[in-house]
Amino acid sequence: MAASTMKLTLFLLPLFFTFSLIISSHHPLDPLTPSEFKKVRTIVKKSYPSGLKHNLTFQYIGLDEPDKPVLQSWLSSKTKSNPPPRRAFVIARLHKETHELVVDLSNRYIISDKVYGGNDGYPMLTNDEQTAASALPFSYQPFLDSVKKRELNLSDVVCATLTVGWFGEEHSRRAIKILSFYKEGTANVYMRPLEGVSLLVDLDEMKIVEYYDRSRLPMPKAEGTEYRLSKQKPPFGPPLNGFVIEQPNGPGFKIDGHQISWANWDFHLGFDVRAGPIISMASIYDLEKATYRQVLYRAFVSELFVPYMDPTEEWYYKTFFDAGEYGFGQLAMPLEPLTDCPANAEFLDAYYAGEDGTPVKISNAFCIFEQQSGSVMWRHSEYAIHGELITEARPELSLIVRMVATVGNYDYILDWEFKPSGSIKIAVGLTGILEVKAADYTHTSQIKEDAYGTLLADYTIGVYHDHFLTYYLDLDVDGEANSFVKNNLVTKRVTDKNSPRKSYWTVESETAKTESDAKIQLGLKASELVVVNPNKKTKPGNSIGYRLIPGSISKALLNDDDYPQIRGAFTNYNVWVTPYNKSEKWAGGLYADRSHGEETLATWSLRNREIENKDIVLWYTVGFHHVPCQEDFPIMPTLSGGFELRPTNFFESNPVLKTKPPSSKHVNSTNQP
Ligand SMILES: *[C@@H]1O[C@H](CO)[C@@H](O)[C@H](O)[C@H]1NC(C)=O
Ligand SMILES: *[C@@H]1O[C@H](CO)[C@@H](O)[C@H](O)[C@H]1NC(C)=O
Ligand SMILES: *[C@@H]1O[C@H](CO)[C@@H](O)[C@H](O)[C@H]1NC(C)=O
Ligand SMILES: *[C@@H]1O[C@H](CO)[C@@H](O)[C@H](O)[C@H]1NC(C)=O
Ligand SMILES: [Cu+2]
Repeated sequence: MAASTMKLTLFLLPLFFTFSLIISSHHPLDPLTPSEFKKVRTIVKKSYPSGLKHNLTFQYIGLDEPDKPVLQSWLSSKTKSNPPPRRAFVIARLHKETHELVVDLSNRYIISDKVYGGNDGYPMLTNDEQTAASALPFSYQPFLDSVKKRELNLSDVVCATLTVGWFGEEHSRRAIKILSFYKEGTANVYMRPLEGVSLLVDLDEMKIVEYYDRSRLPMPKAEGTEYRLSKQKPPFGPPLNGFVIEQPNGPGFKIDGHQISWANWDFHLGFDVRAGPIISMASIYDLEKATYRQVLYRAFVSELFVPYMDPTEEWYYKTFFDAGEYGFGQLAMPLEPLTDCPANAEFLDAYYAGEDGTPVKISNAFCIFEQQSGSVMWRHSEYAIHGELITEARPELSLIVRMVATVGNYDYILDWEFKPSGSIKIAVGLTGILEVKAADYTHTSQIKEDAYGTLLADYTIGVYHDHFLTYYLDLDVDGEANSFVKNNLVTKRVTDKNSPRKSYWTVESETAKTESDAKIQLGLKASELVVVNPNKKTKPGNSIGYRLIPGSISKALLNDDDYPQIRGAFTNYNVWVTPYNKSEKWAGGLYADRSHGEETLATWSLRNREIENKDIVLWYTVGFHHVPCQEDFPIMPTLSGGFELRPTNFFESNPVLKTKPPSSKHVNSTNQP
């Protein structure tokens, strides 16, 4: 006994040693840590003369991920000795100029520092500068006069910052609009706008440069706008039954740093101040091949375009790029156990750098949980065999990674769901509060002209708008070199006189050669869209692939020559495919704020590069046209959308055929009448 224990110890020691080495070092895709943010700050500040340091603002600090080949070769090397150097990409503002810096954190130096010379737009706004801007009106006399004129209490006025878009004008400064709202009698401030009052703040100077007070529309009432439970009066809604989630064996997933493994899945969960969650290197274990196989190299929300449909003076500019202007990660909210996520969820924190470069923590930014949805993974009842009924069924179980970003009035619930069958379901839930405008109506019969929205309550119009979420999906289906195939379902006429049928459909495959072959407006043709690995085939000879199953179809409805649509031209198609290029990440451009649409997915694709049997990136846009309705008032029940990436001839057969149903106890109801 003693001898064998000793042998074991000897054997385990070196193993343990290497293991702890890997743990203590980063995964090359790990987001920057608080100490790394501090390092970036120190290195960058040191390189500028002391007088200039005060004006330097950090608009973005994120991981500059290693080049794909470098990372791949490090991961496939057995020794794991020299991880690629840790680098940060920094966008800073100094003296009204935008600087792009690459900082080497391992060797503590600035690899490059260049001034962005283009005129496309400006970097993401920081929370800090928006907070500073929204404080300005409170010491600005014309604004105080407007509040007084309306007989409102200044202490009940709140200000919010709104990006201004671009409408063909020459501009040379970063600016933001400020609108104000009234919180008297409600926490739902967005329902009580001081319509007609707006300010423009120069963000580099941090001062008010324009002021308007144009109308005296009635302010919508506070009554009926509250959403806090403590403010509600009976009668209350239908009682909801409580549940106990029991996982007698604990959670079925493992979190090691940012690496998550569950069932047959393994992936890395990163975080970026702009994109929010980043899923990387998702691979799935193939039982038959006894190995993990690559599916998704990197995926995240690249942009979210939200144009409003009111062209009038007070509203026309509302054409937001929520990721590129406001930052999805920066607006990640701490998730509430038991309401935002189920009882069996585990939570992860996230960090980003504030405007001065110091780290800011978001507690519980992510939750991760196993979900038994009550759906059936697969089943069959066989009654054709005389004298017996065979039923085999497996319950569906999945793993969900969730983050919620609250962009001003709206809340976006971002879910990444992994299924043992190989599917990845990407979902977004829209909830929160509508952007409304005050109008002089209490009944639809009074509306004689276009109101650009729905009358929801007295003096309250919910303005029409869209939400387009564009996902970056760098699929590496069983390897890097992939092709994009449209399997078109084509109706054929039966020519064989012996067949009583006159028609049928068949599949005609078309491989996209260049980018223009892969720009797709969904809904026009019946086709299955598949990313395949043309270099690998299944035993029967089919191309190994992953299919995009789109959600409900929506298309951009603005005219192509309208300024917001020039900036948001990446929504002109639902699907695009580009060759992988590390610098092509942000569908609306790196500088989305006041962009001119010069550097977008739509302009990159004009090069019409070859995409066949190459490392390719699939871009998919989930769109919602939102015609507000009364149920969206005063707070909107979640509206969901999304899509699925589903293995298609990736496995030789059903990958969950031999999955055993989980051994869960049946818990008797204690709630019987
Ligand atoms: C920028 O820094 C200079 C020198 O430190 C200072 O005089 C100036 O007021 C600063 N500008 C702003 C906008 O803070
Ligand atoms: C202003 O505040 C006072 C004191 O709290 C309150 O009585 C009054 O109703 C408020 N007026 C408005 C318009 O909110
Ligand atoms: C990568 O993309 C950028 C931006 O579109 C472009 O300037 C650059 O030339 C591309 N690099 C390659 C190797 O194609
Ligand atoms: C559930 O109820 C049945 C019938 O009353 C009983 O036989 C069984 O032991 C109960 N199971 C549990 C887990 O309480
Ligand atoms: Cu909406």
